[in-house]
Amino acid sequence: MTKLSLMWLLVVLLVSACAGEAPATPEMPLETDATDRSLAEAETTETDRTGLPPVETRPPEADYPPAFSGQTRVGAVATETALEVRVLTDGLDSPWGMAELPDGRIIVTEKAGVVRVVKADGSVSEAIDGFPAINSAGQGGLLDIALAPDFEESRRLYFTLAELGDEGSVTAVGYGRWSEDETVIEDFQVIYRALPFYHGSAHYGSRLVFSDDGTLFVSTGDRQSFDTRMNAQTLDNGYGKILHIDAEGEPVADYFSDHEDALPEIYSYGHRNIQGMAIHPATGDLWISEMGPRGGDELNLILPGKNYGWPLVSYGIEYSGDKVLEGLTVQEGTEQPVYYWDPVLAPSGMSFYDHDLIREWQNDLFIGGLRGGHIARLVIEDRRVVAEERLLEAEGERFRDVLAGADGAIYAITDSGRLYRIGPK
Ligand SMILES: [Ca+2]
Repeated sequence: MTKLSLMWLLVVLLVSACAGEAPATPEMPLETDATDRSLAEAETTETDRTGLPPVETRPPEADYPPAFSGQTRVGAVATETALEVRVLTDGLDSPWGMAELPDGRIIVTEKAGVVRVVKADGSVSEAIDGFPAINSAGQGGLLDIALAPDFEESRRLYFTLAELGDEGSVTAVGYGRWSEDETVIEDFQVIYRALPFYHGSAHYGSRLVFSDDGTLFVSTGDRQSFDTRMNAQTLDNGYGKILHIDAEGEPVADYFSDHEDALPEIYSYGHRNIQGMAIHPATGDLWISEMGPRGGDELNLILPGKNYGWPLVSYGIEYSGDKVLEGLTVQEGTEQPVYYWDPVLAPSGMSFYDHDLIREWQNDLFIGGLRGGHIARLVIEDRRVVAEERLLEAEGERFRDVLAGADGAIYAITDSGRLYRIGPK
């Protein structure tokens, strides 16, 4: 027996031992039909908490073996609360990011370079602009949005965007002041650029998340081409990184001080394209969703100073069907994804649920899927995914961002211009 398989066995034994002691939760069906049970046991692994087969039934595209049990295709879970799904509006134009205002309205970015505000009754405001030149071609545009921690006094809003310059475009972070009459973003200024500029319109990232201490995490992408992707593995540039900056765009710490050329704002590296990022409400852990190549979408728990592998390590294959470089899924010095999807979900924006309204959702992670065409609900315990559910699969939408609202509902925007509200009946 190899060292690795011995390690797997240990993990399986440990996890199944823990699962055996765990008390029944509302997510675990207490009674299961005998036929269902034997089917479930045949198709799922020992770590499955739910006893149900995985939601994914299609054959994998890359089909690499996982590094540990429960890293992909965990058992299904089904929400027991009766849900009401409403389309608040279908009148948005390629919405990309959203945030909740203190009064409960939702403020949304549109790729073309404006923001709009949606009220609970579904009415949509006029376009609010005030941004610099943006490359809105391809995957570019006005991207994510976040309220400054002191928004109620400062009226300051933060954004990521694909800023357009003479040398191409770049993922940039900036802020401006939303005018009192709500018609314009005033004095917008870029405070950070994930350099270098590049002539391409893909893999910009990007999400913005404020930490409790008022500092800002920003995610980027590798800019997609074979010429740029190796930049994810070097520390002298902003591609394929999580960046940690303060509210004025300055580095918070120097996580790679032992590397001479490292940019001090780099928090983690080796990422392909990160369009989802959220902080766990109970543990404070930073989680991201990451677009992989074919069959290699990842959920990662982010720790500072770590290498998340891309493009040296991946569970996916090239769009051509070739291996990515050496076709490695494990390499010393790189972090394993907590979870991966093969075939892909194309995970975009995500949010943890932290509300009493739907108790069975407490601390669960909701991720919008573009290719998957649904919202993935993941139940996470001890930094592992233990159950997965697909929500709104019948809608046939590309879910770009997901927000857990202060009212206990889940909000989601789609590329087709819809804003959904998902709450109890
Ligand atoms: Ca990875």
